[in-house]
Amino acid sequence: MGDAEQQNGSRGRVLIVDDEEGVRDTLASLLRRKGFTVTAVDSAPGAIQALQVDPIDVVLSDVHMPGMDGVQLLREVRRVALDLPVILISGAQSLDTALAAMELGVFGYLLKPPAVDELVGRLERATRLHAIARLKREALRLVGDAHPLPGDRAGLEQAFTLALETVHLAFQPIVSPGTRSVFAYEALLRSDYEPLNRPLDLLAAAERLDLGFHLGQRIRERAAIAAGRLLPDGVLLFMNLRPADLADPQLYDPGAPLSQVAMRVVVELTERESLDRVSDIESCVERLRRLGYRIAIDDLGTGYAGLSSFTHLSPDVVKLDMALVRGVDKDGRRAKVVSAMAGLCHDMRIGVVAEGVETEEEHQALVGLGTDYLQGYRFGRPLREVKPPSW
Ligand code: G
Ligand code: MN
Repeated sequence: MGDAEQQNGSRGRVLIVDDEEGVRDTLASLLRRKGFTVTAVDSAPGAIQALQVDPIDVVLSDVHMPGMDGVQLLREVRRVALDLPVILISGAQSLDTALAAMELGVFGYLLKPPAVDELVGRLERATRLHAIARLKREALRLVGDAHPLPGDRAGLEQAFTLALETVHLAFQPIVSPGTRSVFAYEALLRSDYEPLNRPLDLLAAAERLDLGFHLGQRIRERAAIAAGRLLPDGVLLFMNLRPADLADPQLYDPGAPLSQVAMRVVVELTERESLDRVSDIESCVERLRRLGYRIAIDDLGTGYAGLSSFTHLSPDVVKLDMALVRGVDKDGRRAKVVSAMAGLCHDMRIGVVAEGVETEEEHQALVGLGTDYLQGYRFGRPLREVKPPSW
């Protein structure tokens, strides 16, 4: 795999775009000394051309250039490469340019002359995220989308009311195979009312009835009881949060029940739904962190999010979707994606959970591939009571 190779020989492949020869040469030789593979061009059209020819991990471009400027370049790059990180360097601080660049999804914005350590750090991070984005696309090709959303229902309101009466949480252990200990439990939504007992159906019903916040609050109240009273000491609670719930002010209320135990809670945000629909997701996540929550990306490998879930969420943990885990002991392509993903996440100090581990063979294979934590029927089904895992 190209991404893995590049880590042996080079720290990453950088395309430098600057119309000033002196700046260009200085940057190029600096970055080559630091171990990057460098291509340098003097204009935005030159950059677009270079992208067709050379494999590039990150673009480092001047903002002010005759003809096409850095922001227009960013737009052009997005046309040909959706996930390619672009870092702009500007001689002058211009808020308008910075804002336009942000809106288009610029990866970084630096002032000239950039501090060497910061520049190198950003380029390394960009390179890794680019590799992750490509692995995710590969994962998606392997597993497809296994969870289509449910269709319409008659008597939805009635059904929802009945379902709400029996809403509860089920707990499934997430284990640390190295120490044979329990790292956390994931709280999963359940209802005993048959027509809506699949969590996705229940959530979809709540959404259609405009009762999404209400259901979310009910779930969080129960999760707070679990984190505060049911779990053993030192064990974390993973809890799913719908992207739409990020807009509920109650979530950020320091007096809300779950806020009291936020230090013990890891919030899972799924890749399955688009996070781009949530306005200002970064500040939502920042507020959650300030309350003490940690953040996990759920269902990794099933979303279309490209780079954006990583750049928006700066996760503490990622959870590899079970579709990627299934048969990982027999399927070399899955194994390759899992191991490369685990390696990159470790470089960024992100913990890796493999979900849906069903067999002993998958368990052993995943340990060998470098995943930190495991969850699945192999260790325990989701149960109404908090039960220890089986080894
Ligand atoms: O979207 P999320 O990853 O939170 O969903 C987890 C779901 O996967 C839960 O509904 C849970 O019951 C289910 N699950 C957990 N472990 C396993 C497993 O080992 N195999 C299968 N098929 N499903 C699992
Ligand atoms: Mn989950």
